[in-house]
Amino acid sequence: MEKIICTGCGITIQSKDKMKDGYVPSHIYEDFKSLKRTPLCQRCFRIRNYQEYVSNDIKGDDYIKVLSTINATDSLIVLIVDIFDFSGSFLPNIKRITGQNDIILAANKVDLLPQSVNREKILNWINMMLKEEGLNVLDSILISSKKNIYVDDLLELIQKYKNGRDVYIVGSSNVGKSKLVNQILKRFEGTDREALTVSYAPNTTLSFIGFPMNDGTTIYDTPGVLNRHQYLRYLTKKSLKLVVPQKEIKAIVYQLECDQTLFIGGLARFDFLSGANGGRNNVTLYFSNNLAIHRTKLENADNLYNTKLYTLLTPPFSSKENLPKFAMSEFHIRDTEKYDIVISGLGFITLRAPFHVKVYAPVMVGIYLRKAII
Ligand SMILES: Nc1nc2c(ncn2[C@@H]2O[C@H](COP(=O)(O)OP(=O)(O)OP(=O)(O)O)[C@@H](O)[C@H]2O)c(=O)[nH]1
Ligand SMILES: [Mg+2]
Repeated sequence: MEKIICTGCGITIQSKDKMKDGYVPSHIYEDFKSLKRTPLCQRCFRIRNYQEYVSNDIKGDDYIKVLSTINATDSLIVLIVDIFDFSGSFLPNIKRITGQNDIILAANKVDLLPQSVNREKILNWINMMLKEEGLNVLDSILISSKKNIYVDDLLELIQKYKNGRDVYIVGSSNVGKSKLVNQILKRFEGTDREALTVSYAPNTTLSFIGFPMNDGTTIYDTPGVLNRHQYLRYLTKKSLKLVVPQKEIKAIVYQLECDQTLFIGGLARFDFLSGANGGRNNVTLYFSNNLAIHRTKLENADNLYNTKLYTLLTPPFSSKENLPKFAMSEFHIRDTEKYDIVISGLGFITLRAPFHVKVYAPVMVGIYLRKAII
């Protein structure tokens, strides 16, 4: 019998096992067979109609094998990263997946950054990070799939480089691949239809889903790998809602004395040891505006963390969230430039050198210094 594929997530539709992916009740299955309706599996139906957070077993690592079949194709790869979580969303096995194929890098979710950011500076930072990762790309671009920003420019790049090849949209789970493919399809179809299921739970797309383009080639949405570096892997829905900004971030300025500490929820700690002005120093925080920031004296910081994590310092809300222990990065900068200290997946802190600070974040999280982008 011919396989019926869910048009939301790519899984094969079945009516035998409620607990397994692709399930639909048998009467709906019969309908699908006669193709009276566009097939959607029950999970996609629930996500779309009830905005449910339906997280299935995390199978992130399994997808590397599936995705690696792309390296045997002759295609153009659009690699998506989350600009807010560069290290977390950067696929560590990317070369195994892409092989010798050409790559365009699209850094998504740029709508979350304050509008005053300097795009050139972010792109320079991305290119530096790519060099560090040893990855050559044809071009890189900042986009927002959700807000439809620079999606046309990305399409132009795709047209420029594709040379009659199929296009694969790849990247970690939750970076916005399906949202992007939906935006592209809307342009081709001239409709408002959200073809693919989009959700903030991990592993929404379960298989390759191809759509024919008007030039005889195919564009594929693919399942996302869930990295060990992504908060998504550890935090519950409640915490994620606070950590992941839902809209443009607004800056919050603190005037810090030497030996003061800021806690970003219970997710990161920033020790300000000394700065340019001896006394008060402006430090600007760019984090989800739903996260509570707590200021304390450095000498009280350990005690506060040990006694108030999960109660005052939240998220995380309990040890069940299983977040890895803090690791510390120290920055002692002596020039007079303005810098961002990026805590990947969480946000960044801007301050002018000279300064001496220590930053603590879960060990899997990337902490980077870059020239300020604002
Ligand atoms: N702010 C913002 N959110 C976005 C953007 N693009 C996608 N999202 C959100 O990110 C989440 C994941 O989007 P998806 O398109 O499902 O991500 P995916 O990469 O297909 O995820 P998997 O199928 O799990 O691999 C959803 O909550 C989207 O609404 C964007 O440009 N800006
Ligand atoms: Mg998807």
